[in-house]
Amino acid sequence: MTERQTSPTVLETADVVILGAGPAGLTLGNLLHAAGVDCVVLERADRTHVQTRARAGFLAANTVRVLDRHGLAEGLRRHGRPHGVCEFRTEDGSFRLDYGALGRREQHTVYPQQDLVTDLLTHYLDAGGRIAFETEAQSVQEAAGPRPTVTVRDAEGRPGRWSARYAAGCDGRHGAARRSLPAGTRRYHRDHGVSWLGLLAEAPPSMDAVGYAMHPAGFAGHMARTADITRYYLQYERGTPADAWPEERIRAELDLRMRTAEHGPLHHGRIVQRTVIDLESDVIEPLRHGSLLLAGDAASLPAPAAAKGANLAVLEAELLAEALIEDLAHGDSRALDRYSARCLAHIWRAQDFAHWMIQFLHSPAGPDGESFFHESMRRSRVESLRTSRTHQDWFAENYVGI
Ligand code: RFL
Repeated sequence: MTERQTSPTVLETADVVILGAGPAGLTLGNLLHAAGVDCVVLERADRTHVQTRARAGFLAANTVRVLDRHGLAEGLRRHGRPHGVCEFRTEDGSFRLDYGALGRREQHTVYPQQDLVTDLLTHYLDAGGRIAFETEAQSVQEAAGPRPTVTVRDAEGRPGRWSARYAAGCDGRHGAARRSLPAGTRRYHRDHGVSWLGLLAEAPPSMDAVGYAMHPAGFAGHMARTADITRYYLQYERGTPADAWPEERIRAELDLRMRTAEHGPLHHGRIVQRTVIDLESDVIEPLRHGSLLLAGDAASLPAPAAAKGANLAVLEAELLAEALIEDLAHGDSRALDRYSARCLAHIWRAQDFAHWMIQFLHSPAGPDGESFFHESMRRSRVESLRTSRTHQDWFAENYVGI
């Protein structure tokens, strides 16, 4: 084990200080460290928490290519499973899309995010990378100048400071990097007005497809995670606490909305995680403010309806690593100057598709004319996806693509 303890109580230095040990920060840390760049990762949580936080599971083909390119895909190559089919269940019947054979003919790899994070962390530490757990970044100061300072607090509340050439904000949507952006930074935010109850169940997958069910009672989703774990989603009234529904109610809602009477039973299993997810999107623009650069959820949050967040995080981390290496190793800052625009092109594409998915899967409740309009549009979209090969190719390209 080469994990080093760093004390935040004194001024420490690194060329790149990375805030956050999620997919973005750890991919970036691995790439920079492999290129000989002096970097450190500062992580608020402890190692166990980081390695056990269950979130994403569907990795895009490009994510696998990036991780492969840098020798970081061994675990997902060994344990991840290819996935390429969706099943849609609606009031007008059901249909399946073999999306892996449509569009660019790419598949997802199903591999739990916590396993990916564990692989990235283990690789980084084994290579001698520096990380400080239980070290919360408070702010990034003097980002407009040549050496930003990251102020931190350790688990006992002791303050410290890191001086760097660059600070990489990979600390998510509520992290210190976003809080340190200058006044006037553009933040595009959209609340889609829909919430989900996200569930992890100790149950084998019940279908060989991602299941999307549109029902008058609300949306329900089924996604495989491992041979023994399934993620379910239920559309949920905004503001309802995660523990409001007893397990019997959850089972009944899943059965109703997934139409098990028609399509066969679900494996319910014991529910081991419940999270309320308000479907929101936001984007920071630009992603660079002097020597502070954002990546992953810190840069943009695509609503999880399209499973893009972890995939964007890995893509952006690679682009940022390349740009920082060009600058620090070769004195060429042109890639850093282009970093924000390059990422934003991918981000807005992902945002557009996530927005389309939200409209496709839900329709606003209520008897007014507007909801009739949205509901009719939703049904028309479903019918178009069911019958149009062109629409199916478009869906496949955007669903797996990044
Ligand atoms: P992360 O993973 O949130 O990691 C940020 C890290 O920063 C730490 N941190 C701080 N550290 C130091 N100082 C501070 N002040 C700090 N503040 C925070 C945190 O402890 C954490 O360790 O961000 P990153 O790296 O940008 O990665 C983003 C992804 O985690 C996220 O986009 C995905 O999980 C979204 N997502 C999915 N994405 C996909 O690509 N495919 C999926 O199938 C998928 N499914 C999902 C998802 C997100 C979900 N939730 C819970 C919103 C399913 C769900 C239910």
